[in-house]
Amino acid sequence: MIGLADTTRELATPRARARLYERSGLAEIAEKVRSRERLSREEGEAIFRCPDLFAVGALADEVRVRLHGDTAYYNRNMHMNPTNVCIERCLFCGFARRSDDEPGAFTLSPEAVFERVASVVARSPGLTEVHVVGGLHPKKSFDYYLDVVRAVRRAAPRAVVKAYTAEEIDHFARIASLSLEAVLVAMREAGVTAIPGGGAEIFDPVVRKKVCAEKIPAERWFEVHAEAHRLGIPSNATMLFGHVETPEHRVDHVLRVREGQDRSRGFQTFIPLPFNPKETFLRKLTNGPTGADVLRTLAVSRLLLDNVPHLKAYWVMCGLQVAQVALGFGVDDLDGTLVEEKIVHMAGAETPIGLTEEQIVRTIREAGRTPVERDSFYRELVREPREERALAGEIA
Ligand code: V47
Repeated sequence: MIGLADTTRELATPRARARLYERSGLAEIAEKVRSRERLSREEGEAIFRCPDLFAVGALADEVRVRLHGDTAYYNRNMHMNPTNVCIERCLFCGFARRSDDEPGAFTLSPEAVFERVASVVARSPGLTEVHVVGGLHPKKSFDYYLDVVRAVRRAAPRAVVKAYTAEEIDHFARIASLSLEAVLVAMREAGVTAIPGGGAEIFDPVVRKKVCAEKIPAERWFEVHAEAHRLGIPSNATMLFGHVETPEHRVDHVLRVREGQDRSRGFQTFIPLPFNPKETFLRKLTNGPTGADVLRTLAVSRLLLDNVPHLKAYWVMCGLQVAQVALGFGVDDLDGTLVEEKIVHMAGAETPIGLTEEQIVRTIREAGRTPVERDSFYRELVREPREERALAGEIA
């Protein structure tokens, strides 16, 4: 079988690559990428305009292979959304409800969170991460959100709790009248050891005002992450694209992440999230990005972000097929098994709500890459055959 990796190797002959980049107007940029020089804003914008998507992908793949070889990471994780009741109204969101009385609203007690996570752990004992994120509930205190984390810890003591976006952390600081440092220390004491990348959306203030006017500005989003990094808590950064923003806004967003990483050095992964408009206020304005646009945006991100080690194609939002092909466009991580996802499924996503490990492994193998199970900090997990069988319930 010829996989993406073979094509990369074939293109590894200097003449074949030189011809490809020359023909597509990428020769100078390719030279800079090869000599590890930082690309400029104008170059990022030029790559967006390049007519040859596959040349862009091949160049991003060079960087990916340099950083990670043929490895493609995945993890065994689940998402836990304690509530979708939220004081904010973001136009791209199909998940939030104004109050607990609205149809589709839910708010779980910490006990219910415990039950739900414990039932997933019973089915998937090898789970290594619980990603917790929800709405800004008008009546719940910071203590409620800490109790949710404690409940997750009790139900899944061996898993990492990756919890709460910068938006939520800023909200906690305001409702509890605490500094960011005090909020983060309390979260860490409750059991949080990593922070997800949500709430970034698009940093440009004009677009931000259009699609999520109530959200914290970019500066505050980075302040929250920098404080977490200072305390030794790593995090991720996302970008929601394919709504009302332009390619220039995307480049600007990625460059802000690059600058943020220069300052605080704690971002592990960048995750461009293709917008799904179906059940949202923006559905009449856009159909969301096409597969080609998703691949190009991932590739440009890999080329511009020279200081963030990992690039994730979150299969739930990209679609598994596009995420698979993205493994040849700069991506080295597909996220995980998930079990149950709500944010994008309530917005109308038609991807499955979870995958088995076999499905992810097969997806990676058929792209010609090498699947590696990772923990939340990108350490490779090697499971002993006996542990595997125990996890599968075959031995005690
Ligand atoms: O911030 C909301 C996005 C994000 C829609 O850190 C939507 O490992 C598409 O941040 N269509 C939350 N996207 C999810 C998130 C995330 C996901 C996976 C892994 C990690 C990580 C973080 O979801 C929100 C927003 O940008 N979102 N609505 C929608 N209709």
